[in-house]
Amino acid sequence: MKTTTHSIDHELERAVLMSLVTPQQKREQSYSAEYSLAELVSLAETAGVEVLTTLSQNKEKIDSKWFVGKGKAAELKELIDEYGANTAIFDQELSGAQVRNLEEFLDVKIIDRTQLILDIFAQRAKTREGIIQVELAQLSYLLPRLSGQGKNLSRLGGGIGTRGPGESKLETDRRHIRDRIDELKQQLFEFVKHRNLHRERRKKTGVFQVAIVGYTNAGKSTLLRQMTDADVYVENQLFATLDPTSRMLKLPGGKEIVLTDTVGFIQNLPHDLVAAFRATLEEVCEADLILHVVDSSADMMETQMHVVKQVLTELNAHGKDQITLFNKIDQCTPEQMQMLSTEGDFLRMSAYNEIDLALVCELIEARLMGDSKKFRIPVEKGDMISLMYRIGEVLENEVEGNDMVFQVRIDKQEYEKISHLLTSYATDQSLDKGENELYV
Ligand SMILES: Nc1nc2c(ncn2[C@@H]2O[C@H](COP(=O)(O)OP(=O)(O)OP(=O)(O)O)[C@@H](O)[C@H]2O)c(=O)[nH]1
Ligand SMILES: [Mg+2]
Repeated sequence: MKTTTHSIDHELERAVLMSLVTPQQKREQSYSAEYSLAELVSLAETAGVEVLTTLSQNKEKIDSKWFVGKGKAAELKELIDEYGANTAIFDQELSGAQVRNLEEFLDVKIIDRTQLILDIFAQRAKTREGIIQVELAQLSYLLPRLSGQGKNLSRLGGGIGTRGPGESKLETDRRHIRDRIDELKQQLFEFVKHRNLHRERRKKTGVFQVAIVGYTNAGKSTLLRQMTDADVYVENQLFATLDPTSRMLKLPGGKEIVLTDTVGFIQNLPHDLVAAFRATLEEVCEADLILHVVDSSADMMETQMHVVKQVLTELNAHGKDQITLFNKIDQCTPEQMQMLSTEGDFLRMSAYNEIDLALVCELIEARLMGDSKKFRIPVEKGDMISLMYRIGEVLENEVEGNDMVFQVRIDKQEYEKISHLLTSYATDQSLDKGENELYV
């Protein structure tokens, strides 16, 4: 059975957008209601909706029946009539009962932020896995709201052959949806198995995995495309990318890595969506290094960075090695440039600047391959000399008297593994020559 939820009719939607601000939200959220509403406008436009006007309300707490206050609902109704709207879109998630009450009172289609995002994802999903993930997220969203769907229930299918004796329509719909969710989860599981196998194989070959993450529209796909000539979709719109794309990239030292572009994040990313996309996002969890691409020219740049950190935490990937790429500096104001953080590894760049792209490669290489260290080895120690070629990348080697001196790029783990071999021959002379120079 194929079940669809409330889908947006892209030709006809003419909407008034509504946001509610409570003191609790102000405390818990790092972004302002204005920003959130402005983003809702972009989301609605991305979904193909014509946005007529917006309305917001400050209220002590959410109204369980109407979501907004009764008076505000009446004001909304006036606006809807005035503009001839056929849809109201709410910036927060609504309960089933609130949808039903608002739908009855306003007599227009009611959509909430989560549904809007799910709808955009549904439009974008191209691969089999993407389509399954979106349907799973939609049904998980719908299931607890079924009782509130009122007249919309008819959209869920059912009919002859679907009803059990004495069973209500609602129960049949619930059962269908649960069955379908199980079926989708099983199908996703097969994809995950396949992906895990693939990843294990890549791990065995010792190829490093680097994941590109960031807020939607930050320039992730542009970066992948510019660095690898990958034919990925780049567009100035929200959620241009849904399915992860991986490409091999050769670093300056010759080492090959796999670079993966992922779905963009957004504030209040629906929980069902994160859950459904967990398998795809595992690429991020399994990566050796994360490149966090930031749109430095975005008004809410810091908020966007914060949201990305939150999602990474939700995915349990926040402790991973990271490089922050402050992208789009070509369109930054001097004030915006000053705002950029200088914490940790970072680069100010433009994905369209060749020199910056080379710097990104160098940064990745330095992070993955570690620092270069100097080793001084007496020429008769042939086994140690051959070890130099196994532990990392030999950048230089020359003979000095009775020693061979190697400059080797080596990562931390490898260095720790061989550290017990290193200091036994160290002399005062080696320490004089700098702390990286060690006798073996
Ligand atoms: N000026 C400027 N524009 C950029 C830069 N990098 C990316 N863009 C533009 O930013 C827009 C979004 O780029 P994408 O690469 O699609 O962004 P994304 O992060 O993959 O976005 P989603 O897939 O939607 O999450 C496009 O119009 C790009 O051309 C940059 O360094 N400078
Ligand atoms: Mg993209």
